[in-house]
Amino acid sequence: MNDILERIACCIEFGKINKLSPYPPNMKGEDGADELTKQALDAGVAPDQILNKAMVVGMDRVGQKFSKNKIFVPQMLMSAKAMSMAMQHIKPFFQSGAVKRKGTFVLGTVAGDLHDIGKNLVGMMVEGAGWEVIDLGVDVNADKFIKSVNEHPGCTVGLSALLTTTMVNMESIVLEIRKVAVDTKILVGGAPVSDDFCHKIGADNYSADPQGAVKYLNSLLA
Ligand code: B1M
Repeated sequence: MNDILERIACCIEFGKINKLSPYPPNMKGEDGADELTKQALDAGVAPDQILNKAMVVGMDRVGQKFSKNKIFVPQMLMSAKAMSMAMQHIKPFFQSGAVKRKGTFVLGTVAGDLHDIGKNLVGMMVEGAGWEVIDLGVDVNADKFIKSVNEHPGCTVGLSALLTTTMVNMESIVLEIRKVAVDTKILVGGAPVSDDFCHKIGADNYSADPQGAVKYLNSLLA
């Protein structure tokens, strides 16, 4: 069993989506995250084992390499695709309650801002780390965040911004969320955002990259 879990972790780490995928070249023709996850389920491996001992492990390696500049956005996107492929097989078990998630993360790019590549990477990494991710998309205003916070009591919120002109919208969104759910933890990120800015607007945490977001979320469980 450990062998197939390690092979799934490697597919995610190196971005091997399925057998037909030509990437990475040294794994050409081999089964990918798609086939191996299905084989593991067919062989009776529990879906939470696949999530925690393969997918989380693979995504963790990806996050660590990205933080150390050992891989870059294109490789990370391939890993995210492999992770999504494996996730498709696991998702029905979340819905049936057979696999428990760590919590819910409501994520969006703030009002006025259409950049979503970084936000999507954060969403993928957090999902790969075992959290349910509610992705509200781009150009998300306070009302939309609040609606989702009300629908997911106890959730953590993630705000992304890529423009100096839109990061300022984070402040009013944080204020509005606090009005309806004072204890909601709010994480902010995006290229122009900083630790200082995070504290200035009353958010709880700033992270520079997806790995930092995962670390922060997991720290909330301790
Ligand atoms: Co735009 N854009 N853009 N753009 N764009 C930037 C951001 C810019 C720096 C380019 C430049 O001038 N050098 C500049 C912003 C200047 C500023 O405000 N300081 C800029 C501008 C000005 C604009 C427009 C205004 C241009 C125009 O129309 N005149 C316009 C605005 C549109 C709008 O949003 N209303 C615009 C439009 C666009 C496109 C639509 C063409 C496209 C976006 C496509 C898309 O996202 N689907 C685009 C792109 C691609 C870029 C650049 C080139 C790349 C951004 C990106 O995806 N980076 C960017 C220049 C650059 O960064 N080199 C630029 C890769 C991504 C993985 O990194 O998003 O930083 P990033 O995410 C990182 C971290 O920040 C972090 O994790 C990610 C992985 O490490 N992170 C979080 C992100 N969110 C997080 C949330 C977290 C935690 C971590 O917790 C919740």
